[in-house]
Amino acid sequence: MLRSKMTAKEKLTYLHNPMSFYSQKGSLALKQKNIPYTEQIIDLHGGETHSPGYVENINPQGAVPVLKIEKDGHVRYIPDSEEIIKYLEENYPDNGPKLIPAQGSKERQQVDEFMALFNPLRVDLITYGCILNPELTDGMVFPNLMRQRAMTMLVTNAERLEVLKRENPKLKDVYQSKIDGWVDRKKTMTDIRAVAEIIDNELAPLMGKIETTLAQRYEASGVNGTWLCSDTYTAADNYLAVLLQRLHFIGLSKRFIESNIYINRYYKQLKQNKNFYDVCIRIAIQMHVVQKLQALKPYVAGLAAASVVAGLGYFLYKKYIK
Ligand SMILES: N[C@@H](CCC(=O)N[C@@H](CS)C(=O)NCC(=O)O)C(=O)O
Repeated sequence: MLRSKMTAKEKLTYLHNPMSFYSQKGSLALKQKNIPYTEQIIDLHGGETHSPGYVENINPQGAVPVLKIEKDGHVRYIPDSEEIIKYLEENYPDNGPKLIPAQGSKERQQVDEFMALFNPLRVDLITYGCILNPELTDGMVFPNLMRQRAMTMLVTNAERLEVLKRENPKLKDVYQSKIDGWVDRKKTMTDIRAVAEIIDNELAPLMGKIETTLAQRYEASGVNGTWLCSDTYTAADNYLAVLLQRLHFIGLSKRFIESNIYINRYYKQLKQNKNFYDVCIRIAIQMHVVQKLQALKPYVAGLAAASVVAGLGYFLYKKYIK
């Protein structure tokens, strides 16, 4: 694979969390473009992105993902998945598919149009809203065990941020805005009607537009394997890939994937992609295993108790009866 001179000397480290939606966008873009990087996993539940060092030196938004670029003895950080994708596209033009098509092209116009619809989507509210209100879902993969954790996190996050705000007066404003953001989101996430409205009024029309676009593209080309805006994979596909997997994960697959012929076909096509598997599916499978193990817990405990009783019985039999 060709690499531009400019980027040959730089070292990329991707700070991310494999469960995070926006992190998955960046991971998938890096892998699809076949760009070499090392990864650093950030503990979201443990609040690593809120630590003063992270907020001050890495990302004032206190979030993942972040791309760390080391070049000629200098270090810089690019937060935000969209900015990261732009950077990769500008600095690694010869690697992999062109995620952002040439300015002025029909494909570029379509990618811009879809990204303008994708970016405002409140994926965190949809994700946590479904996790906290499973009545809205069908076939959730996210394990119950982790639902408890997600609920606790809603409380502990705000508490932890309050402590950080008190202990770091210099970063008071940053922490206050994060607290306000959490309080606000928590109000929506825990309100089943508000979550249902976001799904019905924001997500559903978007999925409808995706289905229509894919149908038109498929009917026009008549081939399997078409992408959303172009004959090649773009930033719009990168977003849609992660979104579809998220919908599957939170139990919205029946409503938005399986019931749509073209989206379903597109999703099946995605599942053939190794990078998609590595970034989005593997983690979902791991969660599925956790879910299954959790369901087996009472039997495992019963089996363990039965083994102890049987072992003891055998011991007593050998010792006193035989
Ligand atoms: N616009 C940002 C959003 C990043 C974001 O919200 N990341 C979440 C994880 S998916 C996060 O780090 N949340 C922790 C927090 O906000 O406290 C992007 O595209 O990267």
